[in-house]
Amino acid sequence: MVVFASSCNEGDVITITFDDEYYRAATDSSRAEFSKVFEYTPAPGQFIGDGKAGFSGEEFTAADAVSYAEKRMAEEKYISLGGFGGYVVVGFDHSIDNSVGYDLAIGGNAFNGSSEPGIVWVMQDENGDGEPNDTWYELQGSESGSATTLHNYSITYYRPTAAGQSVRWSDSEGKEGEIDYLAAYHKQESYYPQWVKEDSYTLSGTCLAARNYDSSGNGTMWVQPAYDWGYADNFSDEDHTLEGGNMNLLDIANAIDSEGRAKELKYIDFVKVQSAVNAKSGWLGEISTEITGFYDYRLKIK
Ligand SMILES: [Ca+2]
Ligand SMILES: [Ca+2]
Ligand SMILES: [Ca+2]
Ligand SMILES: [Ca+2]
Repeated sequence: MVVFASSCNEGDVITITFDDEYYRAATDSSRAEFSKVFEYTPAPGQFIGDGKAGFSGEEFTAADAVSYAEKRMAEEKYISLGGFGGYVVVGFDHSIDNSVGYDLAIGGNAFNGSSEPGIVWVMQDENGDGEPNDTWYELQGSESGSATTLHNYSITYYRPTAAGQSVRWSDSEGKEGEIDYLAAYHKQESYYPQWVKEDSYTLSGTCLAARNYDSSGNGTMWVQPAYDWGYADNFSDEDHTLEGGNMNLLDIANAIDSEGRAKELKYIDFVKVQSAVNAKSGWLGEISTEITGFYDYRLKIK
């Protein structure tokens, strides 16, 4: 878009402003992979703080958490976003164009029967300061228009008072529950991120209806079916691929604003993925999105 500001008075200066003043074109040295993690704020979950997920136990600050997430995804290993609302924010060394078709590839660990959808959000660096402090736009997926999708849903998690306890939560629908402590599988003291200094914290976003069920009837075989399209860590028939990694493909053309209206973005600079379901599957624990990396899809397949 080009904005002309002018006046009929002779001698007035005509100013021309491009809204892509801060666009960073890809060059030959641009990398397809994300270049930086800006924030890693998972919800509580079985993998949070667990050595099996690569935590050292020395992640005491938000910066430590970011370093952990950067190192893991640089090795294409998963980070877990924990239960509903947990998220990670990354940036790239160039702006990612909204080309015809898919623009982003996001790695996860979905397989048939194990989909844990994460909603993808994008942001343009509107003020050009290199920080993700501008406007997030959700990429709509197959459930965006569904009557069971909750917008502006929020959940508050409470720090356990002793080791080995489940993490309590309450939500904006007046419900309460727990992220279960799974003593047999994840033995770290607490599933509450230890770098979160507050004794409770609130995460907000769009919540998708759970689809998980126990196919055995006796609690042994939990199934987490796929959603149609438009999510990370989702074994979708439409946008999930195993070519070049376990990935979901996303299109910036699906961006919507906070009112649900289409938002045209020529390019984006930052991407966020947020765990989108508040549910648990028995001994498998909470449904939690995992991410192994973020890519400029056009550069990746070049
Ligand atoms: Ca596109
Ligand atoms: Ca900015
Ligand atoms: Ca998970
Ligand atoms: Ca997963």
